[in-house]
Amino acid sequence: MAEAAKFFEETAEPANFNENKTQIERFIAKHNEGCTPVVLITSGGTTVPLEGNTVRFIDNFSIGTRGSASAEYFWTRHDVLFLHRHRSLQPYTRHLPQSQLLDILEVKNDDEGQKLCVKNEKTAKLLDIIHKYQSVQKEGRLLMVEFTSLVDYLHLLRASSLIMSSLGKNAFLYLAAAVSDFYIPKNKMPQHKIQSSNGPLQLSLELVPKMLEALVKNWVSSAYVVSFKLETDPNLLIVKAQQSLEKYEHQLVIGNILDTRKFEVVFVTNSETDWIKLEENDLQNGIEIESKIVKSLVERHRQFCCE
Ligand code: 9Z3
Repeated sequence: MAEAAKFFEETAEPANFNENKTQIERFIAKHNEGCTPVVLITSGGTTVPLEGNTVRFIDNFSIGTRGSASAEYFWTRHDVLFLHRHRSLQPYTRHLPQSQLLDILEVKNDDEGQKLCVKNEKTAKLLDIIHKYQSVQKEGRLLMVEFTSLVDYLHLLRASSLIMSSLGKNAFLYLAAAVSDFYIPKNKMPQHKIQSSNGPLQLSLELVPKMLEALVKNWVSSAYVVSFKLETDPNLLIVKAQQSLEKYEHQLVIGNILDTRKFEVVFVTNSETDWIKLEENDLQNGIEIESKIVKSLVERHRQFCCE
């Protein structure tokens, strides 16, 4: 945990940090008197810059499907603080991929001239999305905060967790972001663009301190905490998830394999190993695995609050 504290001392807070913190404080303050639980969803990947004035960075595959889809299902009971990677998928707008935007519109001519309309076959879906999005916004049930780099993400995660600790057991953390395990500390990073004229590049990356321990024990100790464990080797998945649970002593680890993450996940707790899978008919009906994950979690969090 001393390593975590050192990391925050040695890294700079992101741009707009104080504005974001104020917004999060206001959002959480609204919930302090009520009994609506709040879920902090982290979503998308983190970058690891190679230069101070960053031209190049290391990134990962995550586009935030898990986090953005999950947010939509959490609104049955929870309000949502959505901490997401800049330009990654967001709840509701994820259904409108940019590449298809112009295909759902058409130009119609009437007495008043040309009008831009949504194609008939797309109207019902779009109306549904807009109604849901507007109601969530109008009722103040969503706050979105962006990050890009690993350092930005960790500063925002710590600030959000500390603020959410006032909610006690009503705080739920759903840590779905794909967070880098490695980084280059500022004092070991060149300030300016690395020059190819200097020859082949060798990188040395250091381990990011494990923040989950500080999060569970110090930042938001009464919360319900769910972390994700991602592997590519199925033989490692459950063992690694169990090790994480033993080490950090939080409530639940959801294990997933890169290739099958959209179809099956495994819930690992102290007492169970429970697979959640999409069946053939789920797939045919367009059911998303996040609907099943979140349904189970909402119930688990409800029970946790009653204990
Ligand atoms: C996950 O495992 C998420 O389910 C995915 C979602 C990142 C796979 P997409 O954004 O993908 O829907 O494409 N998130 C956690 C990954 C992670 O970084 N976990 C760390 C680890 O496995 C520990 S917290 O060691």
